[in-house]
Amino acid sequence: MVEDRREPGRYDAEWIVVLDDWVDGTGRTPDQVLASLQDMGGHGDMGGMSGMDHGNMGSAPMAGMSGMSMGGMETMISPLLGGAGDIAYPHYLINGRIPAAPVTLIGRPRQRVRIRLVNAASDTAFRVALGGHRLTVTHTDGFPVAPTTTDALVLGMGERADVTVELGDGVFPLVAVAEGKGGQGLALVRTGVGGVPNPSVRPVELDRRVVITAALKASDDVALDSRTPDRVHRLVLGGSMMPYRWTINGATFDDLDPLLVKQGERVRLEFVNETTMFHPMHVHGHTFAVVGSGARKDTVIVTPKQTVSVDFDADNPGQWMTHCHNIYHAETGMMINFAYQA
Ligand SMILES: [Cu+2]
Repeated sequence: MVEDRREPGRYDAEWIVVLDDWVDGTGRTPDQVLASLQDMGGHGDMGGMSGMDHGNMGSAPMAGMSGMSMGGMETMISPLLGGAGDIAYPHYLINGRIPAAPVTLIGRPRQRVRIRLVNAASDTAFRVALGGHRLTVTHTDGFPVAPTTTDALVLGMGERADVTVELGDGVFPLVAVAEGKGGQGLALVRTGVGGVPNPSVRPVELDRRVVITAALKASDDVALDSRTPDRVHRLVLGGSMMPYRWTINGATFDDLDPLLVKQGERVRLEFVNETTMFHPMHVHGHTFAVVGSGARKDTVIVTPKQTVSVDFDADNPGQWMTHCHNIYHAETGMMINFAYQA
């Protein structure tokens, strides 16, 4: 384990909790799922719906795939995120296990545990809560924030958060609901005797205070100093389900010129979401500060019809990707290179 020497020992144990949506092993691969999305949009069999914006089309899940539905956006709406994904998965996992056969995390009553949450999913944001407990968020994407106590938090694809929790006595469900989709992942936290919760258990904490990590305040020692941007790049996020195609500034990756920056510049990216679904936007090679909260991150949720601006210092020369962390969106075009000029 790598320990940060500045990190005070405020917890007794650490658990890594990986959230995922899962299709492999159900008779289909992610590539086949993508092909189905593209196929749906390619045949024009929805009569006149081609090119309509995401979320403006019919609500019936299509595709006729066993155990999976796609494109039923109006059945995949989150009050927090808007359009929450393109695919209703057959399984949502915590540490590789389905809710009927969950991982058990063993602790002791009153122990302070750090839980490192990672959303490794392709198309699913998760709302996470631990039944009977409140969580204190201490870091997002590896950077400290002003500690914030909450009942639940939402992580988009690619986002990470560290939370600390003081454990109660018994058996508790750690639940990750697929935001806007209905299914969930489950792990058990056991510190004593108690019955095992039902796989579909819904802790009340899920519907109390819910934090989105972009709103967290950076802790003072990692705050980006205040500076006027030397360069602003505006990235308008667009796309459609039919054809299945996701864009930045109206074009897909192959047709986009790199965004230029110069070493030493303070760069601002403005993510302008013109679609009806959320996009977790990810920047490689740099850690940005979310304008407003100051949270230091590399992946930020941009909800529908919202603009999120992020600032970073161009201090890592090279060629770097910026993309939506919905992997189906990235794969079909919502990705751009940024490049250092000489
Ligand atoms: Cu996206």
